[in-house]
Amino acid sequence: MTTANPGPDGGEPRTAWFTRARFGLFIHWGIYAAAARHEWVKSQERLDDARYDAYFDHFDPDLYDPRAWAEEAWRAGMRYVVVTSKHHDGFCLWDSALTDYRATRTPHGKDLLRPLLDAFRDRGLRTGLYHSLLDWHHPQYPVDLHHPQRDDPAVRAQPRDIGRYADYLHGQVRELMSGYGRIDLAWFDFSFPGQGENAKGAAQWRSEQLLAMVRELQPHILVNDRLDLGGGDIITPEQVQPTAELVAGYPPGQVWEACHTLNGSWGYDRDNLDWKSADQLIRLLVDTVSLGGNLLLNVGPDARGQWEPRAIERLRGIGEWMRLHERSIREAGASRYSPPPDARYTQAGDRLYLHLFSWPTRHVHLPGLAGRVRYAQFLHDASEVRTVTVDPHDTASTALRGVPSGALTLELPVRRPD
Ligand code: FUL
Repeated sequence: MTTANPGPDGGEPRTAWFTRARFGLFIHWGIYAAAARHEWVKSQERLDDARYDAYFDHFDPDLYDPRAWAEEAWRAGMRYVVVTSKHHDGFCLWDSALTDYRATRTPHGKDLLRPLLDAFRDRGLRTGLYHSLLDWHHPQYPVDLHHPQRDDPAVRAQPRDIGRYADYLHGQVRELMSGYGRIDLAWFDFSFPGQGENAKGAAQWRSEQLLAMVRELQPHILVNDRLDLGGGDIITPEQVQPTAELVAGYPPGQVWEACHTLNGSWGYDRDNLDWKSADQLIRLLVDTVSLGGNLLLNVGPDARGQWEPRAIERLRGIGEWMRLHERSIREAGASRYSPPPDARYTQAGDRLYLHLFSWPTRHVHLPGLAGRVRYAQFLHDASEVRTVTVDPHDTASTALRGVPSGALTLELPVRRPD
């Protein structure tokens, strides 16, 4: 797959909207929200279909309000959404004609995907679909190392034909790509070649054919890197923040997106206490953009269709910060300058944004910037930050001795203003 994609008119790259947006919302939602202990619960606890069906039979998100979700996402500063049309358990959020294992057959009885896409589009966000290649419900999907029934000899002995499952997968992707309006991003998950007899790669999913169909039905679409075709429009490091060294190893111009949870679980996880703070999440966003990437941050709604207060609180915290500092994130990217310790740069055109992760006492020295900065100000209130350039040859001045030569020194208030 190519990475530097010119747009259909030969103008901006197809990825331009994506890198401009910088910040998106991931939503993991399905019947696993009723179990409320991780979206992999069926596999982790080796639940059989009869046991897992209880979640299907009781799934009725009566408080579902996708317009409220879209509003929260917008206020947090997110400009695109990626929602799970189907996760590994096989449950379908949309009204698929190819299975009964779908939202419209639960007690809720309604398509959950269409209103979500409508609501987010109306609020001005781009839309993407996460679609799992794995399927622990489909009778032809092989009993591999992730499958919930991997320890059941009778189930393992059943003949299964992955080719027939691939037909189903392609049919469902066709439904999604042709019946749900403009989809901006296809987020497939995941291929696992090289895992011995359980390996599944491009050949099993018929990835090339799948990709060709997606591109034909949605010519402008961006597709991630999990189809085992090498590369992708977007590389998707997951739950591990890339380092500058890692990013430097990506092909030139490669677009990438780090995805992170709020608390270690993608699906709603009621008893989880491992929550990142809004402050940590803001740093994650800044760090990502300073490395030239996007951040896709996840919310796992519960089985009534609510976002838990802890998620809302974090998103609002990020939104408060974004309200004043958005310019340093949106349309910004990596800088060629090296920041001082415990700080990050983001840059947009000739504006360099310095993000201080800890507050220095009085002065901060910016290597290589002496004589290169016309004016410095705080972003939150546009107040001037005074700069001092120290002449290392001026032996008469003792005030700032020891400042690295070529550095620009900023004079900061003793207390962090915001
Ligand atoms: C992984 C999945 O197995 C997780 O459940 C989650 O969807 C994450 C984004 O991708 O590979």
